[in-house]
Formats: sequence, structure tokens, C-alpha cells
Amino acid sequence: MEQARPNLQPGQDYTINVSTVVTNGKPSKPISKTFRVGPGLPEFLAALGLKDLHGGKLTLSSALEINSNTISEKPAENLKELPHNFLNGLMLANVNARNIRCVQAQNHDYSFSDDSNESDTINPLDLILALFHCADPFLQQELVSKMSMCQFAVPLLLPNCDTQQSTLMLWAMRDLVKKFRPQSVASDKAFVQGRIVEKAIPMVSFVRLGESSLATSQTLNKLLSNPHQQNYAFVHHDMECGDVPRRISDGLVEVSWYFPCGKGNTDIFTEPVAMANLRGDGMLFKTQISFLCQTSAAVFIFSDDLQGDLSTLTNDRNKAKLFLVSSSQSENFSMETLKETCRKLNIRDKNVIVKKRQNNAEFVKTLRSCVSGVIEKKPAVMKMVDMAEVARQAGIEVDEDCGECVKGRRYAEAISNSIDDIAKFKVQQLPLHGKMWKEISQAEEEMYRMKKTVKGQDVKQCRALLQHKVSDLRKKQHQADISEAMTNFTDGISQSRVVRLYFLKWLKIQLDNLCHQNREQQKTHSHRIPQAKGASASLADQIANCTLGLEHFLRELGQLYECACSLPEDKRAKQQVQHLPSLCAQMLLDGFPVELVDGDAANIPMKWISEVLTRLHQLVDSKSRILVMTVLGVQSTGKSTLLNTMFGVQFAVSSGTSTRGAFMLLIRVSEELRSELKCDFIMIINTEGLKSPELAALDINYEHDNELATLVIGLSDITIINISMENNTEMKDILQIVVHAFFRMKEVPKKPRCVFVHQNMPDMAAYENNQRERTKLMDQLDEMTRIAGKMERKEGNTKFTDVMKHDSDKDNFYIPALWNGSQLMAPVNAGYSEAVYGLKKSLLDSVHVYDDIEMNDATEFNKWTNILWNAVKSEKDVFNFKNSMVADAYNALRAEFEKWVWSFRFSMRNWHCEKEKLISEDGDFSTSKLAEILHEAATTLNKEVAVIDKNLEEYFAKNDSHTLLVQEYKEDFRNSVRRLRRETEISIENSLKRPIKSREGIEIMKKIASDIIQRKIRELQGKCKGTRTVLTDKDLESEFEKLWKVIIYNLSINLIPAQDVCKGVQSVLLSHFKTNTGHAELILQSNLQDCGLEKFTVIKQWLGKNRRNQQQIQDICDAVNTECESFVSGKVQRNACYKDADIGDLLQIIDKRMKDQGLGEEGEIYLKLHVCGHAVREFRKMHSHIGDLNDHAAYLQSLKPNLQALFKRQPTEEAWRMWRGSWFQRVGADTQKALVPKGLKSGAGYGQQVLVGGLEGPQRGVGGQKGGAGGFQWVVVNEGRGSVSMDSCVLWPHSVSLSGSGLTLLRAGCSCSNGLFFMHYT
Ligand SMILES: Nc1nc2c(ncn2[C@@H]2O[C@H](COP(=O)(O)OP(=O)(O)OP(=O)(O)O)[C@@H](O)[C@H]2O)c(=O)[nH]1
Ligand SMILES: [Mg+2]
Repeated sequence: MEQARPNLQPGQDYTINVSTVVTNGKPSKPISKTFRVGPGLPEFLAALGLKDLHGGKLTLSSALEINSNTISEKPAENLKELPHNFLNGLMLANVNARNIRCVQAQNHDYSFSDDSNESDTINPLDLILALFHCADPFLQQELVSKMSMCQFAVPLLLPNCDTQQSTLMLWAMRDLVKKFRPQSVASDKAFVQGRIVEKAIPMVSFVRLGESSLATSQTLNKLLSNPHQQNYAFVHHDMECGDVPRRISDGLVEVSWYFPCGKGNTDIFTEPVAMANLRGDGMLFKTQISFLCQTSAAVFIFSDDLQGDLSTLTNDRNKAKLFLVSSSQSENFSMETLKETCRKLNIRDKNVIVKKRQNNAEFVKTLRSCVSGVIEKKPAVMKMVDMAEVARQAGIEVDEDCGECVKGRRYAEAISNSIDDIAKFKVQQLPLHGKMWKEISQAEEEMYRMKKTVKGQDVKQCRALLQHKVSDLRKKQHQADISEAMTNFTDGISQSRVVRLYFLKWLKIQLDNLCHQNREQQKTHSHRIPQAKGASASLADQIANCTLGLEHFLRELGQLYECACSLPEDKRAKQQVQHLPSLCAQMLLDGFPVELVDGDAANIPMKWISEVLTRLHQLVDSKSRILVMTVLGVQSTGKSTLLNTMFGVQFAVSSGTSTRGAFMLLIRVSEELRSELKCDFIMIINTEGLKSPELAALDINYEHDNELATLVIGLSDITIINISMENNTEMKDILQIVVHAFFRMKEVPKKPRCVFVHQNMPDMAAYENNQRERTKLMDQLDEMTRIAGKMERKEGNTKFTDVMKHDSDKDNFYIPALWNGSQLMAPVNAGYSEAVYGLKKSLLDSVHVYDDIEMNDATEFNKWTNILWNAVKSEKDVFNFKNSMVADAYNALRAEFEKWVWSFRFSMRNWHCEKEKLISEDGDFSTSKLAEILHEAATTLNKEVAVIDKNLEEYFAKNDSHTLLVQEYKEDFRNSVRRLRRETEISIENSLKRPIKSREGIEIMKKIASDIIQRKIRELQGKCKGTRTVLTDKDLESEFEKLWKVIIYNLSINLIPAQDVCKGVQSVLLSHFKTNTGHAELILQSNLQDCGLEKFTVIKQWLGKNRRNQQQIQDICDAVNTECESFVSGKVQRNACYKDADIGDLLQIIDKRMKDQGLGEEGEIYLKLHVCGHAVREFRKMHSHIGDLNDHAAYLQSLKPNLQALFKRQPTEEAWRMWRGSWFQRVGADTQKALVPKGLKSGAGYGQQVLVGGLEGPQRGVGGQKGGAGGFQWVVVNEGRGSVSMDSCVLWPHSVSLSGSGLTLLRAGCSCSNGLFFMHYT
């Protein structure tokens, strides 16, 4: 009969006459039966409107496309609308998706008339099968995973009713990952997790042979149900449309799994088990029966009549234990036949289950105990992957055997097979994005924020150094050749679309498996070795090191591109990477998630992302308008699950690792909807969970979350804020910071719409309660907005909705828990799917409502990503706070603290000035006197520090709401005080020591000249003379370097760091602006020395709505400027050292005079920069008049090349004489340039006291000649400010005449030896 089938024509009527030869040899009266052959597969698909899609033409991306069906709630009116409805429902993991009945067919007809119109009904199984026949392999995988989430059985063997060819759906099930806790590991409390097809799970099959009055599918469902959890894995007769005759799905083998959760009292089976169910009469599907007998641990045969050919069941290759299940209540049942069959099939009595009169419950119990018996005996188990071979031999196709799948797998294996140790692989094969990219990111961040810049360091110089570091790292990056793994990866993604998709999926699967194994090993390892406290962070690091996914390959691709960008156009390495961005853009178009923010480096590879987006724009012929939707929420609150459910996408759900960074994914909008939705794509951005425990331990805790949130909200048209009952506060905090950050940014692209999704809502009915909560939430957000607005001087913003679009009534969604029950076997809660659908519909509908949602195309998105990320990176203050209230409280405390600090500085300055005066009047100031003063300094400092400490304690003792918020910063402020004390002490000490040190330093200079250099040269001379050897250049060079080291060492021990006025002023300004808002960047950018060179002009844009006009404000500013200038010149005239408190005075003058004058914040900053720029120049002048040892040291350093050149020649007597002349000239000219203070010319006549060292020694007649051509003397110049003290002297090697007027020759005692000159003082 089976063979006859192919010849029957679909839709044709056939009549069969059957008669038998009775005992008299005549045929009996024939029985005639006419039947109509059902439609074939093509006809069936045509009826469903799927004709053109047969053979895998329904792609995953077309199934996910947003079209008019996506948001239509219209029930299907005819068969053609059913597939879409079912698909939409299934993609939302709706357990009711299988309830398919067209509206016409829904008029339940319980009247006496005929049955309802059958042509509009269809068995759900047929619909599922039809879709599987049309779906491409990637959609098939998705269908299977959604069906499995709903706890539906999935196709194992997919039949084709026309060709009778079955296919093993191995690929379709490849991606199924499940977890369970078998009894064997229950005591561990650990779950076993794995890919189902690779797990050794015994399969138990259920088949019907001939007639059976027992409904197999329903029995199976009951078998898998317990009182807590009903199971509807298999479509059965009593379900909606389950009674409609099946047309194409006979011969289908479905499979469903049971997973225990390790609880003895509720688990139906103690170990996992797969349940296979053959649809239709097994007598007609021998191939399937044979396959099941070879692959299952047991086959339960449901049959009452047991007629026909049973040879398939006795095949030698069969492994399965056979069970016979009959119903004695059936009229076909015969005990004899049963016994006979058992004998033939060698089935023991205990494997025969005859349902007698007992009820179903008893019967199911018996069946269950039989299945348990099979599992507990630990039968030989065949993994699903191994079933492929059996299938091939049985003539069943295997979906993974298709050429493209095999090819994709090969490419993937070329990579995964080379991985032994993941951490090592990452270092060796993906070196660019790991440590190096992290270091680049850190350096880039530091360039923006300058957090590590120590007070007083030159910001510009630090930036240059960091820039240099980045270039070095980039150089290092492109020194590395493209690794083998990356070559294989680019090969893989360069294949045709289908091969590329297979390749990526295979690679993902293989990498997941490797990571899983690795994690398991680590778990065992960490179980064995007790972890030290605090080791969890390093464990987290280890886990990160051992995590490897596609995103790492894409990051590496990004880095390959980024580092090549800095190469010249014609470099091969640069040309090699030019095609990479379009490959990645293509992946985006295929619906593949691409990383926007690198989760590990917390940075965006901007050049790479820009290029990918540009190429994307080109690939879609500039039709790349995107609506950006983002989800944001605390870690593991189901964000990825929500997006996956809402859009049918496949973001990784945290069953092992969490989402890191932010991923973007594109969903196409169908042509018909493009003008309505005003976009061509919807971009979904999935983000890393906020408040992750790993980050909580680190300083950057708030910063990281706040940055990410600000970026993605700023980029989005719609942001879904995932709030669950437990973490409502955290989300509120983050939102405030985002609002706050927006206030501080110059440009924010759009006013994003914020939607709150309240997940895990236990009581959906408590509407009033929810409304109360909602109002409270909004009130709090409004309050925070007000605070932030005030802090940022944007008082016009008083409501959250001034910054973000939000309609409290329409933009709150309540979503119940995901799972219907708590067991592992729980299907998705229908309420969840429906609520998510409601959300999706509302979001898409809102695009019409919110007319002002601005759609951007990929290039605009790219531009804004750049701008926003730069703005985020430049913002360094607000992100450090938990929320705006804390930021506000912190600022208040800081402002107070600054006052205390200034009062401290002023007191210390007064003390310091007093001491300076004392020292300058003391002609005999000694080291012992200095020690006394320093001791007094320490006591004074302690006293002043105690005042700040006391203030701090009193502030915190108030214990009001403000101080409570900043308790965690108390220690920071304490440390600040200590730091301040230390810095002030050092600065005072240096300043007071300077005269003494300078004097000592000059002694050392003398020693260097008279002793060290002279000795060395004599020694060399002697050596040459005595031995008549000629030293080589190399010898001389090395001798010189040794000598130089000695010189520098001798000098350095006496150096006191020079006081850099500019840096000092800059750091005072930075700390001053910290208490104000945002614009510290202005200071970092402006070169203070260049500020205030021109007249200060008030600009209109600085002024708010003012009482005064521009000219009035200009006049006030001019007056302030004059006052400040005269303050500075007063200081300069007093000729003291620069002190930070001087700038404090200036700033105070400005603050006092400009208060409420309406200059505006930015204007005030520019005014302060102007005043301070002038001050810097003046204070510097003052300093340059006070030359010190550092100048001498610098001078000596400048002599190095000359000395070295000298050494390179053989220092013979004769040679010395010859070279000395030129050496004098050169050194003379250089040093003159280097040391003569501005305004002084060589020669004389400036009313200065000059100490001149005359020349003596073996070179008589050279140095000694007054004004001789090669003459050279050390001249000490004092600018005529009273008595000559050593610290106020400049050494002035002078090569010209000493006889100028006004120069006073005080003492001559210089000796000159071998061309080097030094000076003697007494
Ligand atoms: N009980 C319950 N579990 C849920 C719910 N939503 C998601 N889950 C589960 O919670 C786990 C985490 O879900 P994800 O969707 O990965 O959460 P996420 O917020 O994206 O996580 P991160 O990316 O790590 O921040 C998964 O195992 C989900 O199945 C829910 O409503 N109730
Ligand atoms: Mg996630």
C-alpha cells in the first residue's frame, strides 16, 4: 500500500473494491470504498499562501521583518493568513500560537446542522510542518528554539508527504541548550547544562501500529505532566483544531524532552529523557520505525490489532527495548494475537501493558514506571549527533549534510580545532583587541579626563605623552601580522551569504561549547581550591579571559582596521583591510548583532564603527533611515530575553555570561511600512546590565554605568527602561545622571522617548497601586531634574519631561514573569508574550503618535555616535555620582571644603612670607636656622590642618539628609587634607631651602669644574702621554659617559624642583572650577600663558536675560581687570616667590566683583582665564629674576655636546691648544645665549654687580687676555638688587671684553685648566 501511494493523484477520487474468496471458491460480495486523495505538499502550501516559499525560501530575516502583520491584531480570516499569525505568535514565544482557527471557522456550531466548514480549518501540526518546509535552515533553528521555550515538541524527522523522504532535523536542533539537575548530581545543587544534540540523553519512542484506541499524543502529554505543571508538548485531538484530519504530517517524528530539577518529590523522571512520537500509522512508515528502533532506548508500540508485517521491529540492528501497549476495551483487541506477537517480537510479559478498565491516571502511572525502569537501567544511549549516521543508512536525509552547511562548518572548524587553551589562543591569535586595545582605550580616556594627572603636571605635556603612547601601541599593533585564525575568520565571512551564515553559526556553537567546557573545568578547579577573600575579582577576570565569542573576532577585525588606518595609503597592510568594514556591514544587514561599545575596554572603536556604518549606508543605496530602540536595566533582569521575545532576535541570554558593552542589530522594515514608520530599519541596541556585581567592587562603578546609559539614551529614539520591583532605585539614579549629563552637554541629538517596563509584576490587577507608584516615580524624577538643572544653571528645566519624552499614562508597561511556573519544564507564560506584544505594538504605533521622533540615517547615527561619545568621555565629574542628589550634596560639601582650604592657604602664605622676609634680612642664614623654621612650619601646618579636620567633623556631625548622602566621600576629603598638608609642606621647604641649596649647589659646580672634570682630563692626558697610546673614539665616548654620570649625580642631589608658575596656577584654577560646573575642559584646552594677551571683550552669547547691557558688563569687567592687574604688580614689586594663595586672592576678587552681574558662567571662566594668564606672565618674570641652581644645572646640561666633542679628540697638549680656541668661542656663544637674562647684553653697563673669574693656569695668554678672541670667563651677574647673595646669581660665561663700564670686578680667582674654567669665591 505504501508503494502504491506515489501514483495517486492529489485531489482525485479513488474507489477500492475488496472481496475475499470464500470457502466455496467464489469471491464474496465486494466491499466498495471511495476516497479522495488529499492534496500534495505543493497544493497544501498553495492553500496557505506559501507556495512560492517552498524549499527554504522563507528566510529568518524576512520572518523578522516588521510588516503590516507585525502590529495587526486582526485574527486570521482565511488559511492564507494563518502562517503569519502563527509565526508572529511563535516568535513572541506565545504558548497559544498553536491555537489556529480562522474567524469564520470559530462560530462553534453545536446545532443539529452539518459540521462547520472544514476548508477553513487545518491541523496545527500541518501548519507547523508547512512552515518547516518553507523555512530556511536558520529560521528552522529559530522555530525550534521558540517551540522549545513554549515546551512544544519539535520535529525530529520531517517527512515529505509527496516524496516519502524524511529529513533528520539535526541542524534545526543544534542551538538548543538546556539545563537540568539529574538525581545523580542533585546533592551538588549544580545544574548540568548543555547542547541537547550533544548530550547523552536516552530517547523513548512512541509509535502506533495499525489501530489503537489509545491516543498516543495525549497519553504522552499526560506522561509528562504532573499536578503542578500540565504539559502540552504534543498536539492532540482535544486541542483547538487538533481534531482536524492531518494532511501532510503523517510520518512526522516529533521529540520533546523531560528535564528533572533534582527534586525527588516533583520530578517525574530522575534523569533527562527524550520522548519521540511518530505521527500516523507506523505500518506505513517503516523507515521511521526502523530509525527509532535503532536509536531509542525503548519503543512503546501502541496497537490493538497487531496485524501486518512487523519485520522492521525484529531487525538485528535494533537496540531499543520493545513494549506493547494495548487496550483490552478495543473491539480489535485479541489476547491471542497479542501473545503471538509478543512471542514473535520476543517481548517479555512485563513489557506488555494492557489497559483494562482502569482509568487513565492508573494507566499513565504504569507507563511512567516502565519508562523510569528503562532510564534507570542506564541503557546504551545514542546522542542525537550520532543518530545522523543511522539516518543516512536508513535512507533519511540529514539537514546538516547540505553543501553550504558542510562548508560553513569546515571554515569554523579551521578556527575552533586550533583552540586548546582559550586564554592562550586569545593572546596569540587575537592579540590586537586584548591588552593593547585596553591600554589604548585607557590612554584615550586619560587624554580626555586627565584623572591621573598629578597636581602641577603640565596638562598639554601629559596629553602629548599619552598621544605618543597611543601611537606606540598602534605601531605595535600593526607590527603583528594578521593571525591565522583571523585569516580563517575573514575567509569565512567572505563566503556567499548562506555559507557565511552557516559559518558564523557553527563558529558560535563551537566557541560556546569550548567556553562551556572551560567554565566547567574552572568550576571544578575553584571547588577544589578554597578561594581567598577578594579573589572573586580575579576569578571574574579569569572567566573573562576564558570567554570567547564571535564578538572577540569582530573586535579583532575592528582593531585590524583601526591600526591600519594610521598607515600610509599605499601600505599593503592598509589595503588588506579595506574590505573588512563592508563585510561587517553585510553581517549587520543579515541581522547579526555587532558590538558598538566594547564591553571589556569600555570604548568604541570609532574609526571602525564609522566605516561600517558608512558602508552600510552604501550597501542599501542610502536607504538607511533608522529608528533606534534601546533597552537599559539592571543586570540579569531579562533585557536580552525581552528583546528576543519582542523581535524574534537572538541576543545571548545570560545562561553563562552576561551581555557586555552594547550591541546593535538591524531589523528590516517592509517596503509597505517604510513611509508609515518613517524608517527603513529598526536598530535595536542591547546593553550590558547595569550595577553588575563585578563592577560594584571597583571605583569606576557608577562611571561605567552612567557613561553607557548616557550614550545609548542619547542615541536612541526610544529607550526601554527595564525596571523590576527590586531595582527601581538603581534605575532612577542612573536616569538622573543621564539627565544631568544631558544638561552639561553642548549638543544632544534628540529628546529621547523613555518607556518604563515593569517586569515580573506579580499582581497585574493592582492598577491603582501601580498608578501610585508611577506618580511617585515621576515626582522623584522631576525633583532630581530640578536639582540637576539648578546645579547646571539650567533652571528652566523643572520636569523630567523637559529633557526626555515620557507620558506617564502611556509609557508604563507591566509585564508578568517570563515562565509559567518555577520548574525547568515551565513554558513561557502566555501573559508575558502577550504583554511583550502589547509593548511592541505600542512602540511601533507610537512612531505615528510622536511626530517629532526624528529619524536618522546610518550616517547621521554615525555622526551622533561620534559627538556623544566624545561628550561622554569629556565629562568627568557627574558620572562619578550615584545620582543627582549625591552630586548636589557633594558639590555643597566641596564648596565648603574649598573655603576651608583657602583659609588654610592664606594662613600658611602669611606665615611663609613672614619667614621669607626674615631669611632675606638674615645675612647669615644657616642650615641649623632652616631646621628650626621647618619645625615651626610643621607645627603651624598641624594647627591649620586641625582646623579643617574640625570643620569636616562638624559638617558631618550635622547628620542631615545632605551629609548622609556624602558619607562615603568623607574619607576622600580627609585624604585631601593630608595631601594638601604634604604639598604645602614640601613647597614651603623647597622655597626656604632654595637659598641654602643654591649656595651648596654652586659649591658643587665648582667642585665639578675644579675637581671632577679637571681630574679626568689630566688623567686622560697622562695616560696618552705616558703610554703614547691613542684612545679610540669609543674609549673616549665611554670615558665621557662615565664622567657625565658622576657630574649629573653630584648635581642632582642638590637640585630642588623648579617652581612652575603656570602649572601651579592651572591646578588652582582646575580645583576652583570643580565646584562650578562643566567647563574645566576650557582650561585644559587653553594655554594659560597665551590668555589675556588682548583686551578682554564681553561676548553677547555669554549674557543671559540681563538687567545690564553688554557695555555695562564690559565696564565692570574692565574695572575688575584693572584691580587684578594692580594686585599682581604689587606682588611682583614685593619680589616674593609665587604662592597658590595669590591666585586665590585674584579669584576671590573676581568672584566678589562679578557676583550677580550677569556675565554668565562661561564668561566668568574666560574672565578668570584672562586675569590668570596675565598673572602667570608677571609672576614668571618675577621668578626668572630669581635665578637658582636649576638654571646652573640646565646650563651644565647644555654643555654636554661640547664637552663630549672635546673628549672625542685625543687630549694631547698640542691638540688641546688648537681646539681650545674654537671651543671657547662655541661654548661662550652658547652659554651666553642660554644664561643671560633678557635685557642684558654681553659686555656691560647695566648697573649690575658682576663677579668675574680671571683666568690662570697652563693656558696663559689665552684666557687671561682681556677681550682676547678666545677669552672666556665665568661671570656672575647680579641684577643690582642690593647685596649679592649666591642664590640670586646667574653664572655667565662671558667670552667678550670685561672692560665695559659699570661692571664691577669683585674678585678674580678663576683657574683655567685644559680648556675648562671655574671660579673661586671666598
Ligand atoms: N524568573 C524569571 N526569569 C527571567 C525573566 N526574564 C528573564 N529571565 C531569565 O533570567 C535570565 C537572564 O535573562 P537575560 O535576558 O539574559 O537578562 P539580561 O538583563 O539581558 O542580563 P544581562 O545582559 O546580563 O544584564 C535568563 O535565564 C532568563 O531566562 C522573568 O521575567 N522571570
Ligand atoms: Mg543581556
